[in-house]
Amino acid sequence: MDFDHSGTITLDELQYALKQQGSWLVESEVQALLDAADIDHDGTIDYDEFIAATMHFCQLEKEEHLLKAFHSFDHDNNGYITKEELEKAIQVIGLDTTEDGSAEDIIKVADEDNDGVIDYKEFQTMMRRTSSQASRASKSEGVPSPLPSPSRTEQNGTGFGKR
Ligand SMILES: [Ca+2]
Ligand SMILES: [Ca+2]
Ligand SMILES: [Ca+2]
Repeated sequence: MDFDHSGTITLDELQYALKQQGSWLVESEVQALLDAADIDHDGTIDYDEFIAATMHFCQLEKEEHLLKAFHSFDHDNNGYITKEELEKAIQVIGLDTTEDGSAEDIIKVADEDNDGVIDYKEFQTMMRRTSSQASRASKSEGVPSPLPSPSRTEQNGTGFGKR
């Protein structure tokens, strides 16, 4: 993003880079982004500031994707994903349930308060777990994997103590 290799990113460079990524923020928004990232207020973003800002920005994008994904599962928009809705989604995605687990398995893993449906909070937790697994396996980069492999969750400390 640092096109003149000055070691810092200026407003122009940031604006250009964002456009390259298909992000069409208006100048005032880019300025706000720069201000937010420019921790030492020298008007440019240096490497450390850039890393911090990028991570923050990715987090926001992820939240947005997550919400969109949740809504695409939640057909009747009541804020919960039921087993029926999940089954429908699995069909649409064309997921192999023998390998990735059935809707029932997925709900069992994701349903932390055991009310039989997945609310947004549970969905978030489930996706976080999935994406950290996916990034470790480093396949399907950039494509948010909509469903986890619940039977092979190796991490602990997620509230599921059973083995
Ligand atoms: Ca700075
Ligand atoms: Ca629903
Ligand atoms: Ca639940």
